[in-house]
Amino acid sequence: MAVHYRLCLILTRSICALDPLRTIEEAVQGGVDMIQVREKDCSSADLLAWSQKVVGLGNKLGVPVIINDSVEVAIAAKASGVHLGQDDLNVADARKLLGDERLIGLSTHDLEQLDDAALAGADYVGFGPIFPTATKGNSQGIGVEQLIGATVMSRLPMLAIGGITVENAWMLPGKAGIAVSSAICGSEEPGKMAHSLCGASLY
Ligand code: TZP
Ligand code: MG
Repeated sequence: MAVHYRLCLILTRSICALDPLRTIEEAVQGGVDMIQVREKDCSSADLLAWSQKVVGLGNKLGVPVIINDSVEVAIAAKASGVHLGQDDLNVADARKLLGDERLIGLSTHDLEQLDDAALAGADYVGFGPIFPTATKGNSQGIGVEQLIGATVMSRLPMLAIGGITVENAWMLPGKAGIAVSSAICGSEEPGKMAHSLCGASLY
């Protein structure tokens, strides 16, 4: 199922300037239309309990909540789907567990992975990191030109990701939505930040 989202908030509690649930609420008011729960350093039990809270809030606000990495937690928390990396469970196996109703997003980093994502049956792809980002271990950016090439050939809805800020969002091609973590999590005004990001990108 092709699903287009404009602005995905990748939420990590430890980098939130405000209470994380308040960050979500304000960010959604500002234009965020998808939440991804991304917690790299917590137990499965903590991840499940936190994901259930976020799913409850997402239901109230009318936005889908996607769980990073864990298909099991996505199912147990009744989330809208899962976001997988290239080294996580493959899309076909995740689909068997999740069924057709839930979303599967896949991180991609080049054109070959992008093509494979469509064949594997992902619902949307993340593409990046576009700009350098400390959030992903100081990854180097692959650049806007790569992204433009990717949007031309992509058969799936795309979210550009990595180091995106209000200062550089204007450089992104209009066909891609955007996914951000630190720009919104780190803001004391997440609603205004989300609104500015929507205004700066052409999606
Ligand atoms: N995958 C590629 S870049 C990235 C992830 C999870 C981090 C995005 O975070 P930020 O803070 O918006 O650069
Ligand atoms: Mg992963």
